[in-house]
Amino acid sequence: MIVSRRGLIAGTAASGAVLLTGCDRVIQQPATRRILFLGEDMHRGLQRALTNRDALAPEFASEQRSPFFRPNGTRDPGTPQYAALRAGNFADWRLAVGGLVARPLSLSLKDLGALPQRAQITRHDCVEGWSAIGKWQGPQLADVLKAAGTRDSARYIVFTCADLYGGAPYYESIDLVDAFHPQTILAWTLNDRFLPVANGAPCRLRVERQLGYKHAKYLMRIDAVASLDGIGRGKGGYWEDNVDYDWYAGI
Ligand SMILES: Nc1nc2c(c(=O)[nH]1)N[C@H]1C(S)=C(S)[C@@H](COP(=O)(O)O)O[C@H]1N2
Ligand SMILES: [Mo]
Repeated sequence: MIVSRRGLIAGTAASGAVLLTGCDRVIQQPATRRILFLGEDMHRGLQRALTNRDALAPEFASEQRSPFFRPNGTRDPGTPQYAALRAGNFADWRLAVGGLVARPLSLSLKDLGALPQRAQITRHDCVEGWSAIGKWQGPQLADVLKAAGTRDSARYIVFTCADLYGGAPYYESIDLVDAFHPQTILAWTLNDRFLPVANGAPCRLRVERQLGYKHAKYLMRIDAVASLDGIGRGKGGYWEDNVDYDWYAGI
């Protein structure tokens, strides 16, 4: 993904030089014409890379990480169920993967760690006006969904968390473009350590092209659904339902 994207950009820069020489006489030559058309294709490719939903969020160097990754929202779900899981170091925690899937899954932390891992140093942007850079690692959500086999009727992925707001779990949802984006991972480490409780232990979503509130912490369930109707108040997330935050919070 990254390599092919770099390839596209490099190709466009090189063909840009050819385009500048584009007088008629040069264009008549079949070889040049081929390069020019190739250049146009590459230009379209670059446009896609820059504007499309599958573009990558910026990644940072180790030394750019924030010394402290500020927690926000729930810092400890504090329910009896969560307290028991925490007391056992999350050995009994399972992530349920269900809804419109061919093979429902129940994944332990060990199962998540056994899948191919992606590590990324990214900037988290909270709508309240602060940012922090941290390194996250975990399996790509795409791999988990492929293992479960999302059905053709699935349109959204819904994340249900362990913490309660007014008695109902915090929840969030994303569409399949973000669900299958390469930087969308189920993170179980932050800066090379198990996730702190304040940052969503034992596992939280990282969906790097969107604002902080989409990054559901304390994951308990993931469900593939055809529609967001009938889930919470139908707007696709706790904040969307309650304070009118946008469902698509692209950055
Ligand atoms: N389950 C759950 N997930 C959540 C929240 C929350 O309160 N509960 N807060 C959201 C908000 S607004 C932000 S900015 C980030 C904060 O992540 P952090 O605590 O690691 O900084 O988590 C998001 N995910
Ligand atoms: Mo936030």
